[in-house]
Amino acid sequence: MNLLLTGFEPFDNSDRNPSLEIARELDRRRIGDVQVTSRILPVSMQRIAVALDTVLDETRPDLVLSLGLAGHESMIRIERFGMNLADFPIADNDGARSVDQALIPEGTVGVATTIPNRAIYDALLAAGIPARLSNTAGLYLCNACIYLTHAALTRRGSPARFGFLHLPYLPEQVAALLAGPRAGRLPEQVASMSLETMTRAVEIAIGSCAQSNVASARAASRS
Ligand code: PCA
Repeated sequence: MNLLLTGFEPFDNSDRNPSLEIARELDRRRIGDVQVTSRILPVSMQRIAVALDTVLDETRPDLVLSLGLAGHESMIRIERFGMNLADFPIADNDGARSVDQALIPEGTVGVATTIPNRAIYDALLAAGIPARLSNTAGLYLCNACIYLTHAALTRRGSPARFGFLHLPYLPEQVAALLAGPRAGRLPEQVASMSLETMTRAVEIAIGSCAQSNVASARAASRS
């Protein structure tokens, strides 16, 4: 089973993004029956759709798991939906800020992610990693990634399941924020999670995705 794991480049004046670091760490790793291939996506409205098309054509995955940073999040956040809307709270890495813009003008309002979100949630909690199911991925590039991945898979007639995990800041990112010029504008409490714990969470999520893919393949071959 081939799994495409995507992370995002750093954005918003940070020089790190845990999603990029985890994707790189797990690239070419075999996790059970799953062969992981990682790619990094641009934090760019103009470039993300082409980047997704390219990585899907290069890797032809059976499963797609995408990762992104959700600063100020305290847990692993399992995204259930992507909306057909870009309404950016901040500019992207090209300096562009989409406002009330449909990702695909004639597209449906929203799409649901298809990896086993509940099983991932249960597995993370069982491993002692805090997680939550989320009904909105925001309206920035991570949401665009979900919506556009669905569209790109559909265009290819690919049955690959896809999903998205949002990650908290790394502890070092919070320390850098506290040491930086924006410290005074931070909330009193800002959560973070170690790279090690988040990497473990992604490995667990990959294991859950693989299990459910195998189970549905078995069910299909019985019917
Ligand atoms: N997080 C942003 C985009 C890139 C990333 O890692 C988001 O939550 O939309």
